[in-house]
Amino acid sequence: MTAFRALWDELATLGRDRGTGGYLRYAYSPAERACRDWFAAQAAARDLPVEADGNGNLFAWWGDPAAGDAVLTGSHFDSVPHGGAYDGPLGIVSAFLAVDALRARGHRPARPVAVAAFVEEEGARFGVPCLGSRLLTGAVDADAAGALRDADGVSFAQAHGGAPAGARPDLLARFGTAVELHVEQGRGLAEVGAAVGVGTAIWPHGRWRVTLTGEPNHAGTTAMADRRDPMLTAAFLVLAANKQARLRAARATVGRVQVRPNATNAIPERVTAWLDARAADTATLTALVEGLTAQVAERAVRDGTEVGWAAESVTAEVGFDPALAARLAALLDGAPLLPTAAGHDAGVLSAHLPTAMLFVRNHTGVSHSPAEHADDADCVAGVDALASVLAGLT
Ligand code: HGY
Ligand code: MN
Ligand code: MN
Ligand code: MN
Repeated sequence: MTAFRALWDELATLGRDRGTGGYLRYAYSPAERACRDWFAAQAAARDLPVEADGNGNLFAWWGDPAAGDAVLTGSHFDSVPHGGAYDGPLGIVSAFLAVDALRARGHRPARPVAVAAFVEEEGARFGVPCLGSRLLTGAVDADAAGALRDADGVSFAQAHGGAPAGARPDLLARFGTAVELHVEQGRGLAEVGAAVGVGTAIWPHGRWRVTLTGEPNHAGTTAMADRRDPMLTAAFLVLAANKQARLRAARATVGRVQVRPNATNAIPERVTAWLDARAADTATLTALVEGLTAQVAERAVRDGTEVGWAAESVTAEVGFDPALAARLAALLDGAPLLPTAAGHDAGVLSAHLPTAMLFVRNHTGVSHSPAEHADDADCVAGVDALASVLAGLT
């Protein structure tokens, strides 16, 4: 059994639904806390002191945490509901194994390395993606995080067991470079036949909360012409978003739909839905959302409903440090360069320090699903690549 498979099998059972194989690791849920305990045990087994930043992020230090110019490498444990095994955890397992490999070679890093686990990267519990790294960098402040509630009304502070600490410039200042290894969420590497690739950019993307309000009424006694049904406008939103995205070679998804009251025989009063929209460039993304907003407003007039839009966590295009990406590609004997349409903590960090991503081949490209998979051989190639990169950077 490879060192990868042994470590992977330990972590992969945490938060997995035995029936479906899907993962449910909401930030601070028992399953994600079990992953944190696993992280602490792995760090302790390697004599790596663990630092918590007061926002839920963890850092296991190889070297002097106070030395500065450290290399941060890691990812996240949390998942979307019914998510896959690799999205997030692969970056953390690979980071521990890359440190093991460098130690086994007798590598003595000239600067510290920190294995990181960021909290609430998916935003699946509190709605804001990369919440942990956004808090660390100050992109989201403590008050905003403190106001967040999950679907059951539980606050971030209640879940975390303490109010968010807000930005930590003192901690961020101790890092000089960041490298996040992540399973590829797409088939780019499968198409070029490479096990590992280097990230060039993250597509601009964002989430918009759409609130549709109508008139609650009886499903049987209300004539069709007399209805003001927000579900009708919501159905239009779904179809129009799909059409706009196809027309623009972009991506649009309507999810997390909340209907109130959610009854069979009652026309709802309100439908709240989230639009996840992404495009290869900011102009296309803006045009998509503006076009859709106008179309839904027009439809709402016909349906007699009101529409509210609120932009949440819009992320501008991230272009990773080209010199660093080229350096990594060279360290990896010309590994292919590729963009991603998925958001990552690395995208948040890249606004503050030279940041790179490594991607590991996923033959189906499927992600945010139990079908997400990377072959062991490719995961081992990813660990080797991360070790080579860390050796080159330290
Ligand atoms: O949603 C995303 O883009 C990422 O997987 N968090
Ligand atoms: Mn991820
Ligand atoms: Mn994800
Ligand atoms: Mn990520």
